[in-house]
Amino acid sequence: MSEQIGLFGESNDSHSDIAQNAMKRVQELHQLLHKYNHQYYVLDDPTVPDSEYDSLFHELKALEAETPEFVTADSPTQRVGDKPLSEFKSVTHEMPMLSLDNVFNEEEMRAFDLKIKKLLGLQDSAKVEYACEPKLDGIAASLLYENGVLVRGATRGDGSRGEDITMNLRTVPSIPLRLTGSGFPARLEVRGEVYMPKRGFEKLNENALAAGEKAFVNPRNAAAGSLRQLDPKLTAKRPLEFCCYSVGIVEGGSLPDSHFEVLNQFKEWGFLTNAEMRCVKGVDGCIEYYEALSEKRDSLQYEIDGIVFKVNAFELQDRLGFVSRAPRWAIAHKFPAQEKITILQDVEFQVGRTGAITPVGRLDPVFVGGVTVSNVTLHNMDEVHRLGLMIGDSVVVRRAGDVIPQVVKIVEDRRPDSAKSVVMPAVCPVCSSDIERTEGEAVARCTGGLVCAAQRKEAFVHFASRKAMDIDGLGEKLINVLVEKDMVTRLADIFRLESSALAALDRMGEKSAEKLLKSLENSKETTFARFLYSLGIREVGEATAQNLANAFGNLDNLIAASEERLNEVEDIGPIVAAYIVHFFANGSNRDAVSDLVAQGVHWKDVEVADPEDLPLLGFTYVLTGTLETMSRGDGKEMLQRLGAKVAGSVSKKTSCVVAGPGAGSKLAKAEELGVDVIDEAAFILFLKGHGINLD
Ligand code: D41
Repeated sequence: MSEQIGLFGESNDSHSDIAQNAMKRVQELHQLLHKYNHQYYVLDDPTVPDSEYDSLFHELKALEAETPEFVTADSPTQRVGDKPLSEFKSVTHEMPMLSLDNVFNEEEMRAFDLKIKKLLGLQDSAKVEYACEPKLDGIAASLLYENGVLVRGATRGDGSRGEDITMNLRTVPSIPLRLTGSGFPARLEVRGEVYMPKRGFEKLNENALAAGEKAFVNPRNAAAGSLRQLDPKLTAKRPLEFCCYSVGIVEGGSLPDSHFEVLNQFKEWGFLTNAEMRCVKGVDGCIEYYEALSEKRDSLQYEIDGIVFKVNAFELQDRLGFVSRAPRWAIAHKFPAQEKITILQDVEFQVGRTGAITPVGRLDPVFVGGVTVSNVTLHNMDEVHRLGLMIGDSVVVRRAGDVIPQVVKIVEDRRPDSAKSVVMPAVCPVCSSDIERTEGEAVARCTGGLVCAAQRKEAFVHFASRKAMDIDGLGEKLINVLVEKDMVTRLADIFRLESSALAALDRMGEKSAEKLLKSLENSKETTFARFLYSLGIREVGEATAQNLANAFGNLDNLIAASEERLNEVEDIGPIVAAYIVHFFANGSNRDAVSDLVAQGVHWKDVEVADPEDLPLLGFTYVLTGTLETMSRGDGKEMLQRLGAKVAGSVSKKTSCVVAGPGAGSKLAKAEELGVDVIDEAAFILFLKGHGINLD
């Protein structure tokens, strides 16, 4: 017998004839079912009746039941896993998933194209080749294939870290579990959008309403909600599709050298690509494409919110690089926002976590941009005055993509005689404390601090939220009750809650009380960054909290830090530095912190690099223009490793500007201010001089 290596990586001659036949049939069934699945879901062109597919599928199931050793992860029977997860693991993207910049009109689109030509050193009249595709309104996802087999699927998350939703993505029929054809790299990451086509969305909602459940507001929310299910069986029931639009990791193999060709290659390997995708020459081609697709928008089977244009050649993409988190070689031309007219019935004043008092408009509900809008933030009284808004006015409400709805203007000649002016209350509508408005600030604030129930509620909601202390089961509703019943006043009171008191609350019971106490206990083990974030210091978001934790390592160092020292930390400017000092200067805030620690909240201090190893501490750099031997992101990271702060704009405080070809206004500003400027060659020498290895 010849030494033949089977699909399962074993030598066949150890199997009996029966097992060999079974294995052969299993392989045949895999191939047939993958093919029929692909024809049905990707090509939209089935060649066999459903009944035949079903009968082959059942045959495979039966064979696998008899010979479980032949069940592989990429078997068509294995799309839906059997166990729900308890949580999603987090995934760090080896290559960040970038975001997309937007333009909103032809003029901005032409400016984008001109800038590209400038950066590439081409003449204004040159015609760059662009790949055009609709911007699907779904959720970005990444699929990792190793030796052609899907090994991991993840959400984009914030671009650096997402969630591992492999089990859910496996249930999406247009995602190949195994690539077809040949020639794929050993490791390949395919990126694209998961979305719910309009028909499927409508059906899903019809069924939900019939079952007395809530409908989803739009297909994007439905897709996002479906991917967030911990039980893949639920995801499997949702009509999701995946369409690929870019590539991440490529190892052990190579791909063609343009976007368009790569996507065509992906199609060969079994993926769904967008049928409207085209290549055009020059910005005029882009604008024609935009207009043609705007016409077609309503007849498409899925929702789109704009068109994406990408410089087609990878060589040019590489030369263009990216700024902050978005590539310079791609742009989304968004469709104009949708606008509707409705009536402003009332204005109420809400008190936020920091005491900010926000006027909120109550509207006659209108359907705009895919959702029903009945509340709209008016931001602050300056905005109310700018709009000239009165209660009873007809207002134009706009909603674009996923942006929050806005009042754009009023329709003056529809103002009724009964219209009333909008008046800021003299005292806080919740706690009756004074309202203060600092000179030069648009926002009015309640001075009640944690005396104000509204601020207290928000402070607890923030404290318990997922990215802060992550207290499972302590949601907004429960917090409202706890605050209203005065069961919690100070943050640490949360940890003093007793089982009997909790169990006595409406809709709680002993079991949920015990569960909550358990998650409170679990939450006490946290990280320094999370703890800082949970305190709700003004302007200290997740990223800033992390930067503070990295820079100071522990609470004592942070509390002792001066404004000047804080100002040196990555992403922290004078305003935030002042808020932080102000927060810790307040005795009751410091008490709140020690009270939390006394209740058992703990974390591992962060190891801080020795200042001796941070020769650039206190220096601020700006990178501008194109760097040829490294990306700007790499340059930034190396500077940060040496302790420097890297800023996006040039000011008197800038220590040095690194300027590559194509540097424009930042370079001019540096020259004007007399700030040091070095080129890339000098920068490299400088980095090497500080012991940074560039190879
Ligand atoms: O259809 C889309 N939603 C879409 C999103 C698309 N067709 N192309 C995209 N290309 C990119 C880059 C250029 C960064 C590879 C994207 C996105 N990004 C994207 N989606 C969500 C964030 C970024």
